[in-house]
Amino acid sequence: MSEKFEDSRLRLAIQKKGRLSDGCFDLLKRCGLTISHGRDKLYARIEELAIDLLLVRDDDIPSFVGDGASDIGIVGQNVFEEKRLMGASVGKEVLALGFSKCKLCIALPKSVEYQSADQLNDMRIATSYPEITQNWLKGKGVSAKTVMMNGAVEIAPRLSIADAICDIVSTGATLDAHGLAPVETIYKSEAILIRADAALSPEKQKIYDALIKRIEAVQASREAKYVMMNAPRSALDKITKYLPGADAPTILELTGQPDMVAIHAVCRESVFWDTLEELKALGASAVLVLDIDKMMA
Ligand code: PRT
Ligand code: ZN
Repeated sequence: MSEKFEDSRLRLAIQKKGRLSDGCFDLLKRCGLTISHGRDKLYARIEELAIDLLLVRDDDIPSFVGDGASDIGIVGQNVFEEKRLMGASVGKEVLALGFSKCKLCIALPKSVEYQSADQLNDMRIATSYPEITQNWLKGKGVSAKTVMMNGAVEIAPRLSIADAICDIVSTGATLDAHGLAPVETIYKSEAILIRADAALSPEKQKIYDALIKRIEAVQASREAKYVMMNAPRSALDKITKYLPGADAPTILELTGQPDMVAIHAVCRESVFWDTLEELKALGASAVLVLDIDKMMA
């Protein structure tokens, strides 16, 4: 496989198939990057920037980056943190990417009434994340045994392998279906971009900088909205203060309506319904909120 890679091309390791891969492919697409090979191969090429993709299991990504087999990678913070606490060489976190969000929770059978972490003393906790779990327990002054399981952690209490579990929770449906309830959130995770500790060659650094710029532009545009409205000139100050994360809105005259203006603004924070209702209450009309596809400072 190695002979297919060129040293001058930046290597990016991403999950081949799973809960991170759709987010990764979507991010690359939004960055204007197209992938030359099908997803079934171990590696693929990006056309627009000199980047080779390594399509691997998520668990291998931190060590690939740490050992320099890949220059950068996208992985869940949970996996990165677990490997880091294990003492593995994992590179460093560069950017949080805002997808594949989940929580690592301690869960107990629903029948157990939970009051505080002291109750976990001497329990056996089944988990795929013993390091993060023990780290949290230590911080709480709790002494409990972790039982390592690579999957199907939620069945451990019913099999009497453990008294509690510590597992990834997204909607909570899996816990619920197994008669378990989350009692503590010990870690919050999302997909992150990681890079090797060692400096990149100047050639690769240029490609890396271009990629980061594109990712940041995509992220900036994700929450940002272009907001347009008509408003009474007298309410201008109040309205511009109310626009979330907007700097220097554009104010336009409205022909034949001297008391009214049109306001156009880029709002960098989420625009919620209550914001629109508030704007309306301040006299705004014809309020339009548009998605922004790309945004570069
Ligand atoms: O094959 P490979 O090793 O690459 O993948 P994997 O099976 O190890 O991982 P995968 O694809 O399941 O998850 C990859 C990453 O996605 C995780 O490391 C997390 O960072 C993130 N992620 C986000 C999740 C979830 N959401 C998630 N819901 N990872 C796992 N789950 C599982 C969880 O383990 C539990 O079984 O989904 C179940 C709970 O979901 P809910 O919605 O019922 O709460
Ligand atoms: Zn995995």
